[in-house]
Amino acid sequence: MYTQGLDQKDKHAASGQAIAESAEQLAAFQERIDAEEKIEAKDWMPEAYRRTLIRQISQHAHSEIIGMQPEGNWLTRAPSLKRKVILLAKIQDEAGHGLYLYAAAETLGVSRDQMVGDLLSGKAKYSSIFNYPTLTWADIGAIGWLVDGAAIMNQIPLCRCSFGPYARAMVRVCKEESFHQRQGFDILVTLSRGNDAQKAMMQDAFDRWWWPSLMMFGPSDTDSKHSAQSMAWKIKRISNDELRQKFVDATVPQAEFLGLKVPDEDLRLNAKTGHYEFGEIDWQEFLDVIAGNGPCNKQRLAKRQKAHADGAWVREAAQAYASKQAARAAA
Ligand code: BYC
Repeated sequence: MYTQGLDQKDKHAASGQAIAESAEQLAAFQERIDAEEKIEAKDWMPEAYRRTLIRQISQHAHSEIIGMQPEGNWLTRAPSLKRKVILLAKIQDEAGHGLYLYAAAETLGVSRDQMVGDLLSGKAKYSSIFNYPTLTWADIGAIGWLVDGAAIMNQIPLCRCSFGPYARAMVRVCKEESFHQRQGFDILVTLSRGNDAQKAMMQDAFDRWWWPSLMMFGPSDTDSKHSAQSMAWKIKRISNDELRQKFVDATVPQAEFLGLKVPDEDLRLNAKTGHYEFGEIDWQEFLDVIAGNGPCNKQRLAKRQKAHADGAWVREAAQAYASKQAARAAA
């Protein structure tokens, strides 16, 4: 556990020990939130606020890291040098997002080792979406368009999150996600102008990624156990269902532009509200995937564990170098 630089109270909080929080402290904290002040790492905060942020930011970081795998699967098979370079740059961005997010979570007193350990042991969650396979090149287009598109929808409000380090990290992440979304859409625009087999490949990818993309926003508002408190603390600004609706409203016209049929017989535009109504999400599938039983959960975790083990020598070399530099500075 990283506790250097934290005062005694923070050390207790970081170690999970109960600390007394007075009604006055809690009220003053909520006043700061209501006044739209940013909370910074060294400010007083309720222990539950700290824990909620560590949970959400670390899950977000893990999603970026695990999320490199489905696309990495296509790096060696990208259809041209140009597509390969673009995809490589996108995947490297995702690694960068993971690193900013781990750093933002570390400011709350949790160590990188602890977070990575929780991911590798299977204890920590990461986004459900990355447990689906990438079967064809069209899946790479679908991920950029739908998955990064859903991520932007969720992350733009996080730029106004009450916790400063998370909000600031999100600004750059969102700019990069916007490029990712465009690269995915561009792949699909190209396929939409292709032959019948390419169009069919694109429709097949869309059929498989549509519903899991809607699940990315989390359970419905009535089943979302953290939403009420996270909204009161202005960690979340817009509810899971509202964001999902915004995503559907923005994406259906893009699907039409691409000549795709949305795989939902219940989808229709409500002329009165101006919103698309859509069918019931298979919540059992969502629960199965987040419980570790999706199509690729085991494969994703095994690959991450192997990558971590294979990287041990890099960590050891960096440690040895840092020790040598410290010894030189002390001499
Ligand atoms: N998958 O009370 P709720 C990317 C969990 S990566 C798995 O609504 P909350 C990209 C939730 O954690 C972008 N688990 O929770 C990278 C909670 O479980 P615990 C990823 C999910 O936190 C590479 C429980 O269900 N984006 O763009 O208020 C390549 C109850 O849910 C999911 C983020 O991580 C899910 N889909 O709201 C390409 C965004 N949904 O913790 C692209 C940051 C819910 O109690 N996170 N759960 O065990 C958030 O905004 C929020 O955490 C959520 C959930 C909206 C996801």
